[in-house]
Amino acid sequence: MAKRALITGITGQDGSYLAELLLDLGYDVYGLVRRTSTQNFERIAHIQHRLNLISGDLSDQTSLQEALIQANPDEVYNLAAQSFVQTSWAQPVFTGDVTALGVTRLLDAIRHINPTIRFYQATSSEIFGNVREVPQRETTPFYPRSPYGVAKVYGHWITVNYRESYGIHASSGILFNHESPRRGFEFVTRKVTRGVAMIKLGLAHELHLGNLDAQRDWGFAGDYVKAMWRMLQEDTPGDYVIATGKTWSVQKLVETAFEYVDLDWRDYVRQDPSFIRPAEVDLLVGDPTKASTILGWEPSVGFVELVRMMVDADLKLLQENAVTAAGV
Ligand code: NAP
Ligand code: F7E
Repeated sequence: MAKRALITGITGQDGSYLAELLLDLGYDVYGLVRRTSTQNFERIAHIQHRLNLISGDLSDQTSLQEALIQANPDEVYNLAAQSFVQTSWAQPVFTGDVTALGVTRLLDAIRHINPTIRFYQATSSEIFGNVREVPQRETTPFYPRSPYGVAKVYGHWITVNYRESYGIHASSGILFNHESPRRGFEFVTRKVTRGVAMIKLGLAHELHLGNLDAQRDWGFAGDYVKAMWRMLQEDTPGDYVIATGKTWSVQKLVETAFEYVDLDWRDYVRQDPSFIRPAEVDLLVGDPTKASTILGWEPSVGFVELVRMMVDADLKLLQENAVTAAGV
C-alpha cells in the first residue's frame, strides 16, 4: 500500500519541492492549505491534480486534528511558518503563535490521534544567530537574533521534548538558507535575481538592498527536501544540520548575478536603510558531516550554479509575462 504523507506549508517553496519528491516516490500526498482571499497555488499548480488539499491553519488546533484524521498519514512534514525574518520584528506575536506554538499544536494532535506518525520539523540555522562556533553543527549552542529565530528555537526544543517525553519519531532538520526559482520575492537571493532580470530587460533601473556584508551558506531547495525525507526513513529520529559547508556574502551574491548578465552591479545597487535589520546574523556556515555520514546526503548544486539558475528562471518568467501581456 502507498505511504501517506501530510505536508504543512505545501504552497511554499519547500512544500512544492517536497510534494514533487514524495509523489515521485509513490506516496499519497496531502497538503494543509490556509484560506486566502486570492488563491496562491502557483508553486503546486502543475501537480495539484495529484494532491489532496485540506483546509487548515497552524493557529487552529481543531483543523490540525481534522487534517490528521482525514489524511491518516504515516509521515507529517511541518514546513508551515511565518518564515520571513524581517517580518518577525513587525509581527512578533503572530510569528511566535504560528512558528513556535504551531509546532506544539501539531505534535500534540499527533500524540492524541496517532503517536506512531513520523514527524519532521523545519528548524532553521537562524537558531545559531550570533554564532558561538564556526562552522555550526548540531551541538553548537543557540543564540537567536530575531523573533523568528527565537520561535524556531522553541519549535526545535518542543520537537526534541515530544520525542523524549512520548517516544514520537520526531526529527528536526536544522536547515541553512536554501533557494530556488520558487523562492519568495522578498528573500535576498530572489530579490537580487529578479532585480537583475528586470534591469537587464529594461524594466527597472535600480535595486535597493540592505546589509551587503552578511554571509550565508546558500544551497538549492530541491536538494534540501531530500534530506527531510531521508531523516524520516531512519529507524532512529534525530537532529541534522543541512548545509553546503561554504559561505558567501550578499555582496558576492550581487556581483555573481550582475556579472552573469554582463552588468556592473555598482551602476544599479543602492543601499537602503529600510532593509537594515534591528539585529543582524552576520555569518552562517554549516557543517553537514552528520547528514553526510548517517543519511548519505550531499548537496548537488553549488552557489554560482544556483544564482545563474535563478537569474535564468527570472529572465524567462519576465519574458513570458511580457509575451502574455502583449497578447502574442
Ligand atoms: P515559505 O515559502 O515562506 O512557505 C511557508 C509556508 O507556510 C507557505 O505554504 C505558507 O502558506 C505556510 N503558512 C504560513 N503560515 C501558516 C499558518 N498559520 N498555517 C498554515 N500554513 C501556514 O517557506 P519555505 O522557504 O518553503 O520554508 C519552509 C519551512 O522551512 C519554514 O518553516 C521555514 O521557516 C523553514 N526554513 C526555511 C529555510 C529556507 O532557507 N528556505 C531555512 C530553514 C528553515 P501561504 O502560501 O498561504 O502563505
Ligand atoms: O536575508 C541580507 C539580510 O531574507 C539574508 C529564511 O528562509 O533563511 C532565510 O532567512 C541576508 C540577511 O534570509 C537585503 O540582512 C541585505 O543578512 O534572504 P534573507 P534570512 O534572513 O537569512 C533562514 C535560514 C530561514 O530560516 C528563514 O526562513 O541578506 N539582506 N539586503 C537582505 N535581505 C532581504 N530579505 N532583503 C534585502 O534587501
